[in-house]
Amino acid sequence: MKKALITGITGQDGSYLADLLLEKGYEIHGVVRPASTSNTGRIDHLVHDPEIHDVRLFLHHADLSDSASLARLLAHIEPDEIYNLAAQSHVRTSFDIPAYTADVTGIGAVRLLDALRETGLHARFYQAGSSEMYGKVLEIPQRETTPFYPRSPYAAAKVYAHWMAVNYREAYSLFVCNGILFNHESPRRGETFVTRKITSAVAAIKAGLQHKLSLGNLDARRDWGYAKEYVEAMWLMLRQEQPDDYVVATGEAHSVSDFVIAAFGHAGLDWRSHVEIDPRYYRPAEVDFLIGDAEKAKAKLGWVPKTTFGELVRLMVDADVARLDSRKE
Ligand code: NAP
Ligand code: F7E
Repeated sequence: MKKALITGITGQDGSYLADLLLEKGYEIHGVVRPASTSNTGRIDHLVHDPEIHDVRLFLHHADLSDSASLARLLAHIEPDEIYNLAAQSHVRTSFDIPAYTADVTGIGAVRLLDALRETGLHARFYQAGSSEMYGKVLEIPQRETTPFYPRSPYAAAKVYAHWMAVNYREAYSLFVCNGILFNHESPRRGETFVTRKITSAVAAIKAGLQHKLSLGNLDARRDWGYAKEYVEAMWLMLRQEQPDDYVVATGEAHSVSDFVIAAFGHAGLDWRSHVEIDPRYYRPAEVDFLIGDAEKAKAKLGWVPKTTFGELVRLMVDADVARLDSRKE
């Protein structure tokens, strides 16, 4: 049975990756930050399954800001694959806590890479890179060869982690892959990211629990895909003969206002009666337009996105409406 270590298992992607790897027969070891209250909501379906928890899924306390905890974990588990998904991942928040973001999102990746090097294990390593690294884009669409131009402390930290991952691959011959993933969303997306903020508000407005939704820049355009499909690309990268870097994207861009119109429309609501602009949600430096070219992932990994933008919006609205309905019962 293959063993995988997942940092960030309590996040959106970590939870979908855990589902996928369990389906594929892996033993999973998840890194959970010690916290005063439980933060395992997205993996509770696994934690509460007696055939899975402590049988094929094991949770360990560690933190990307603490090298010793990571080194101990690797030596103890001896994983075959490591997926580094943990990060302070919120772009707007990274402007408020830039040094913390650099420490966790940037240096955190190096701490894990270095723990791998020190233990001498031959584990394959996935580093969660981001389209935010392209920032003020130098080419449209963005591909693996497009130069980076980060526009936030988050993006700068990810660029550092990306190049350190390349460096550890070249300097120490480690099997390290960088995924450069464009925005991917789902009903498990954190509620402070714009898509989920919109769909959870639509559900609350429909239920009469909320009237207004305050947003920032409605003109920003993103290449939005479905998270459940994106974690498959991570796994496929570690199946290749040689380690490499891949863009994962849909190749289609939509504005935040397109998302708003589709989400309110799906619930039979008129968005103009509910959405207001609050400059508090503007960013000191914005990323206006991202669109990816995932041809390499298609050619080498056989990965293609399946869920369309319209389907993604609908499945997220439906999930939030169902969540509120189930609370009423
Ligand atoms: P997410 O939902 O924000 O999850 C982040 C995870 O990192 C959580 O499990 C969080 O734990 C954990 N974490 C934060 N700080 C940590 C620390 N100091 N030590 C250990 N764990 C820590 O993010 P996501 O959307 O799943 O994204 C997964 C990864 O892909 C992230 O690295 C993100 O930056 C990157 N990425 C995301 C996207 C996207 O569109 N979703 C696109 C490109 C790249 P808690 O639960 O305790 O907070
Ligand atoms: O913002 C605009 C905002 O926070 C998208 C992270 O997963 O994807 C994510 O980063 C756009 C921006 O995602 C609000 O200004 C308008 O232009 O949902 P977001 P993000 O910044 O693209 C990348 C790929 C990652 O790697 C990150 O980890 O929406 N926007 N009004 C708003 N954004 C938020 N959050 N809230 C608003 O009210």
